[in-house]
Amino acid sequence: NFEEPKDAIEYRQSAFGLIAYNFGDMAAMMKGKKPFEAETFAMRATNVAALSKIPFEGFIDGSDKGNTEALAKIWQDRADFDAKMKTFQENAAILATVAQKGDQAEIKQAFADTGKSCKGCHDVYKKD
Ligand code: ASC
Repeated sequence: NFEEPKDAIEYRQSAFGLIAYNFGDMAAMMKGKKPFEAETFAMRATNVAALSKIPFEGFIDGSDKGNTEALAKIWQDRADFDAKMKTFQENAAILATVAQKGDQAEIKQAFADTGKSCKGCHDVYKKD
């Protein structure tokens, strides 16, 4: 377990950084800023699905203080935060599955749903 809140904050931020990189590359392909490359996209989607399971553990009590953009509201509305995190994980898993199948319409939908789970949580629980 984490020695101090600082370690938990760094742990979850490390995962979020990797998620942002992988998701951002998919976003570039989805928006036509770079060519869609099915294998790369599927690899990134698989990465995000695995990484989506990491941050949750880092939101320990007391880790709203320090070098973090996480709002104290997370710990006040804990059940809602947990549910939103779970929805993100589910959407990321679906995206990884459809990315491996390769149907463009399914990929578009699953990508949009995953992005909405990112934003839906940030809007409420992340400092802007
Ligand atoms: C990103 C990123 C986010 C999400 C969000 C999706 O690339 O860094 O936080 O996508 O903007 O709506």
